[in-house]
Amino acid sequence: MTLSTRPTITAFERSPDGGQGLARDMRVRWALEEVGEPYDVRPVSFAAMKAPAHRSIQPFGQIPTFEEGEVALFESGAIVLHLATRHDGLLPADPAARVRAIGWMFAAVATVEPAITDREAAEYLEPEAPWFAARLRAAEDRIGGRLADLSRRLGAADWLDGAFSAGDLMMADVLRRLGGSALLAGYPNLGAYVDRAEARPAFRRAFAAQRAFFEAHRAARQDPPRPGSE
Ligand code: GTB
Repeated sequence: MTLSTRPTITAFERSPDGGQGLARDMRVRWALEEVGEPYDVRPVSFAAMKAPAHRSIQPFGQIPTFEEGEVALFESGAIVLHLATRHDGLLPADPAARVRAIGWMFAAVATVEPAITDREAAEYLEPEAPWFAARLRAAEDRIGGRLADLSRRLGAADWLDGAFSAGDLMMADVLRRLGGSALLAGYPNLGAYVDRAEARPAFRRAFAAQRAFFEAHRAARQDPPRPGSE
């Protein structure tokens, strides 16, 4: 028997996003496509995600994970960074530009994404709370602030810092989470940035793959998603 040498990632067995590619395996699939690395996907149910075997790789019982040989990783940003450092194409060769691109990856997950997931958490967890309207307004103000700053910085450029990098991959994927929301519509250059990212052949291949995976597992039995599953 020949053992697969391809990396294996995990994804929701049946994503609650209905195949829109909004879960965080999407950015890992996209990075794998950008660097031309074939990969396998292991579907995990909500129950399996919380079981010890999965938690030995992902302590918080979430997807995605990445396994290849001796390497077992969690955190989508760390996985994308791992791929970007091992392959050409996602980080500039110039050392100063390289660390700036890594800085944008961190900005995506540490500065922009929390504002977006905070609003989603309020919508899942507190819709009946008497303070919900104020909480939502505060969350949307915070997102608006981040988008305004990002929009100002991007200006008329195609990408955040020169050529497309892992920083753009992470940032565009984070912004995708806003979908058709009016929040993004207020910043046409950011909307065009996401469109440009989604037009990349690697993104299209990754998106098609996650959609095919979703369709293939549509009928699979699984536990319902927990409210507030990031
Ligand atoms: N910081 C971690 C990373 O970047 O890898 C966060 C991982 C994470 O939040 N994983 C989510 C998860 O496993 C899936 S992506 N949640 C299950 C749980 O916590 O029990 C978040 C997500 C979930 C659903 C949708 N959706 O339905 O649209 C979109 C995004």
